[in-house]
Parts: sequence; C-alpha cells; structure tokens
Amino acid sequence: MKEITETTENIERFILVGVERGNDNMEASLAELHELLKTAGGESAGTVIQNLESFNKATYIGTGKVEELKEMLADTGADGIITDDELSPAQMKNLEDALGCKVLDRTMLILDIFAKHAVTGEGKIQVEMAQLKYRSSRLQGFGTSLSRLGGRIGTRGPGESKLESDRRTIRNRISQLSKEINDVRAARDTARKKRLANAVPVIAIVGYTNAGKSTLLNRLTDADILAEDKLFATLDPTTRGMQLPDGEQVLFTDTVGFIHKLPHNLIEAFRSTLEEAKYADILVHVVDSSNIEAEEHIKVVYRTLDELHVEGKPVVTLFNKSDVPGASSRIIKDTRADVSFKVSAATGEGIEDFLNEIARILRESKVLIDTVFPYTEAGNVARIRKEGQLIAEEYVAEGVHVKAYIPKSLAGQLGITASGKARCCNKRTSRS
Ligand SMILES: Nc1nc2c(ncn2[C@@H]2O[C@H](COP(=O)(O)OP(=O)(O)OP(=O)(O)O)[C@@H](O)[C@H]2O)c(=O)[nH]1
Ligand SMILES: [Mg+2]
Repeated sequence: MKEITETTENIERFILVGVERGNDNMEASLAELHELLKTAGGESAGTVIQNLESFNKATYIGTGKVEELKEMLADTGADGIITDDELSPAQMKNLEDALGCKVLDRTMLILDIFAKHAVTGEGKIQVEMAQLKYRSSRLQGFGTSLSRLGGRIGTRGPGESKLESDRRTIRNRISQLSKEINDVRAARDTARKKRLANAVPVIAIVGYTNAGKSTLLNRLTDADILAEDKLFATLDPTTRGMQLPDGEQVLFTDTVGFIHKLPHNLIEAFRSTLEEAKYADILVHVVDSSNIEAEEHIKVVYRTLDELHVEGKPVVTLFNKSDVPGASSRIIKDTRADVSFKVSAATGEGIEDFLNEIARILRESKVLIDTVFPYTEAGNVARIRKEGQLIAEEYVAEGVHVKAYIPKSLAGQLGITASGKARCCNKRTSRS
C-alpha cells in the first residue's frame, strides 16, 4: 500500500498554461506540451488558456488569471505550472513569488527531455551547454523552488552530471564546454570530409519529432535505433549504409527531430548535429500523416531548415504512417517537396517506390563524361575511378581516354562541362 502511494506521489503534476494571441492554435500547442510533459515523466493537472493581444510583461498571463491559477493549484494539489512559451527571468520570478510553486516553461521541459535522452558524449555536451546558457541568463529568476526540488523535472542534467547554479561556476563550465563542442565539431567535419571524399551519396532523414524517422532508418538498414512513441526519442545522429535497388551504395542519416518553438539555445548548441542535413545530397522529409497537425509540422520543419541555411537540395517527402486508419485518405500538401510518397515505415508499404526514386535522383545528379586527360593528370583519373562509375578507359597518345558517370560536383572540380568537354580545351582533347 505504502509503495503505491509513494509511486503516485513521485509523479509530478503540472497545470499547463498558454496564451492565445491572434491565430495561434493554442489547443494543439498545449496538447503537444502535454506530450512533452508525459515524455519527461510528469502528468497534467489541468489547462488554462488566456486570450491576450500580447504576453503580460510581468507575469506572462494577466493578474486576474494568476489569481485563478492560484485557486486551481490549491484545488488540484498540482506541483507547479508549465507555460507554453519561454518566460523571461522576470516573468518566472514574479510567477513563482505569486504562486509559491514550481514554475517551468516549454524550453525547460524540452531541455529536460534532451537531458534524459542524450546518449553519446557529443549529445550530452550539447544539452549541457544549452541548459547552462538558458540558466546563466536567468539565475535570479530561479528563486528557491529549483534548488529545493533539485533532480526533478526541469532541473536534470545529462547523465549523472549535476547542473550548476553558481554564476561563476557556470561561466567556467560554459567555456570548457565550448572547447569540447569545438572538438566535436572538428571530429564531425573530419568524418564528413571523409564521406565526401568517398563520394558515397548521403541522404538525411529530417522531420518533426515522432514522425517515424528512426523507424524508417531501422526498416531500411537494420540500424536497431530506439524508435518510441515519445518526443525526441533519438537525439544523436546515426548513419548507416545500404544498397539501393540499382546497386548503388548510399548512406542514410537519422537526425534530431524538430518541434514548434524549438528553443533557440538548443538550435545553437545542436548546430553541428542539425547541420548534418546541410551536407546531404538529398533530404528525406518524414511527415506523420496520421497527425492532424501535419501541415503545421511541415511548416515548422522548413522554418527550422531555413534557419540552419539548408537549401537547394532535392526533397523527397514521405507521408508516413499510411497504415493508420484515416491517415492515407487525408490530403496533405508539401509544396517544397520535389516528389512525395505515401508510405508506412512500420509495414513497408511504399518503401520500394521511394527507394527507386532516390536511385533515379542520384543517377540524374551524375554526368556522363568522355574526355582525354593528359598523363600529367593521372590523379584526376584516379579520382574518377574512385568516385564515379567508370565505363571505359583507354591509353592513347595524348593521355588517358576516360568514359564515366561522375557526380556533377566532381565534374565541376575537374573543370569538365556536362557534355564532357573540358573547359580548358588546350589542355585536354574532348572526344564526345
Ligand atoms: N502505425 C505506424 N506507426 C509508426 C510508423 N512509423 C513510426 N511509427 C511509430 O511512431 C512512433 C515514433 O517513431 P520514431 O521512429 O521513434 O519517430 P522519430 O521521428 O524518430 O521521433 P524522434 O526521435 O522522437 O524525433 C513510434 O511509436 C513508432 O512505432 C508507421 O508507419 N505506422
Ligand atoms: Mg528518432
């Protein structure tokens, strides 16, 4: 009996608070906040929505609503409140003082989930950095409640590390983490360069959190990644190789999911991880077509990609979860996709057509060259052998006559035009 009571007491309960301004869809946003809270291990004790033209500078919601919230806290016995928007330090302090309970905002909740889900050293460093940056700007805002309730929702650090609350310690830790993040970035750059040098095409799987990105990668490559009905189940990018139906070898990378109101500090801290998409040859955009907010999710994904300056890449959109009743009959549009497919990563439906399309796009991104390289340029011929698909190679008086499909990027680097003619024709003889 005692055990049950303790378990129930251990689950923190919060009242979800949102401000509806103009045409925000606050109910959907609060439903998502609820999902975030569940993922963090908490429960909802009710919701409060207020219509306002703009946020109250001092208390986020209006003073009347604060009083109402106070009564609701007493009635429900909730542990605290969570606001749907990031609070300023002053708003947080004023709300804490007025309500006498734990006050969290959407950003803290997302940071908390990231802290719980970061697995690799890289992920942990990035989360801790984002958390410390958030905290350093609002140390006074965290009145007594956070130190008192250390270790629970909103205060957890990645792994076992304790989140520091002293300003000087935070500053030192941030500068140490900055160095570690630079090392991580350098390692990621090296790995990327190696992949580019190998010229194996990279396909980045992007999308809203919980869309089914990891499930897709598992289906394609037996990657055995955690795929769960939770938000931000996977934070660390996983790259796996596979062979397309036409025999071409490619790499698929699963990336961290995006969300509405993704905290800016997280985008900054996770930049090197998120930028995996920037260096990909193709973006595969996974959309949960069974979610009624799918179109809003699509907008958030493109807004985030724009913020990361990921542009000019072919986008293949997968309207996923087509097996869910009702999902496949809904008409959802992704106007920025070059092509889209209805698929189910769970059952495999539509996956073959999707892979054939990837193979087609990759073939089209190559050019056929038919060129003679002087013997002094043997290095270039070696690169073509390695990075392209060689059709014929012949040693002639002027040099090596090569016929091959090569990536457009390599053709550009070698100064060869699509028709196979070298830009500098006095150096090479074209035989196209
Ligand atoms: N019915 C159905 N469920 C799916 C499908 N694809 C994924 N799911 C489920 O959707 C949930 C989320 O899947 P994940 O693969 O973890 O999603 P994700 O995009 O990697 O999510 P994050 O890592 O949290 O950003 C899991 O419970 C999956 O089992 C599908 O095609 N059909
Ligand atoms: Mg995932």
